Amino acid sequence: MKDPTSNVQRRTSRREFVRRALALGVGLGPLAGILAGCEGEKGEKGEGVPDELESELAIYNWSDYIGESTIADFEREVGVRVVYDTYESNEDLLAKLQAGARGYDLICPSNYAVVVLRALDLLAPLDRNLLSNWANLSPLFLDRPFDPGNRHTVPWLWGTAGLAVRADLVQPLPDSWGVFHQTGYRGKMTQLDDMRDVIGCWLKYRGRSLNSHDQGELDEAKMDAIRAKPNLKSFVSAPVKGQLLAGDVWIAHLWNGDTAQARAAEPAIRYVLPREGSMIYLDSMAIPRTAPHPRAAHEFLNYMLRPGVAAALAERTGYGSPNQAALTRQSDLLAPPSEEQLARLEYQEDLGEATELWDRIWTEIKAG
Ligand code: N2P
Repeated sequence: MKDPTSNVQRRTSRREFVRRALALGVGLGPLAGILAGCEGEKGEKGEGVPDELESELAIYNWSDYIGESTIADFEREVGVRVVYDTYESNEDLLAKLQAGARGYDLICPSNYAVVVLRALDLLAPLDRNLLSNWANLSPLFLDRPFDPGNRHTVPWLWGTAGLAVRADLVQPLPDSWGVFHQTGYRGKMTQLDDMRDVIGCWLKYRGRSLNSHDQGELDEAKMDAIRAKPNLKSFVSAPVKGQLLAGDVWIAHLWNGDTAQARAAEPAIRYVLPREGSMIYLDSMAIPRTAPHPRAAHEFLNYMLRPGVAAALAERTGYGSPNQAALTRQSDLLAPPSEEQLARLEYQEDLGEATELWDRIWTEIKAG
């Protein structure tokens, strides 16, 4: 299988690497450390996971992305105190790490963000000897191109982006990204506050790849996004759930699991995968190289790989579990995507040098 990270390293000269890393917002200080790490001392930290369990663990995860009692149960059983912090997008996570944040033991990047983190050598290799429950994972979610051989990542949850709709207020149900161009629901619609999702959905709307590097296609996506903007209440991600429940928002560009969470409180909420297609993602847990508590991080990962714990995670969040044993145990969980669904879905890839162009377009959309 193709490894996009080695590709990044192979085709990227040292100078180009520095330029790209700076464009991504990596400061010069951390960059010096990253480059030193690239020159021989690779893995010096990750390889030495201590025998002794630390007493603390710092997790940095997406919001609304954990089982109801997972953290408290883990703390009680294992005797480790967990500090838990959340973010709303991969870009927030990358910015935080690239600004030099060093305190996190576990983070949960999406596929394309793993590629960036691996290319910058910011992740510690996993010690599989400490992950005895690994075999519970489904092969469908292992050995993906963003991390061949799963040297750095443990699959957490998968999901898709689509439309969360208040079916009691919106009839007929929309089935196209073009609904955001309709003035009839002006002020009652939102799109995700996420560069990849917004530009990506407009690329899909025109039948393009959501990983496009093409200036013309991207300009067209920008125009579509700007045309939709007067109809939107705002760009907002997971926190839109409350606005859907309150009836302030009727149609939200949202991920399937967050939609299922809202639906649990308001049964009139439906999830629609637009007919033009959409994005599918796999989020994974990873340990930053600077993690202060790598042993506790492994302990948590192995705990999460238990079928019952993984099932509770999928049940609470409404997302898909990559844990085969969890799916076998609990039949009401989201089934893995079928071939027919996969045909309409596309994984986000690292944009490489086109990242700057996308950043610029996103800034123009937000300002426009
Ligand atoms: C968290 C949803 C995260 C999904 N509420 C996007 N990777």
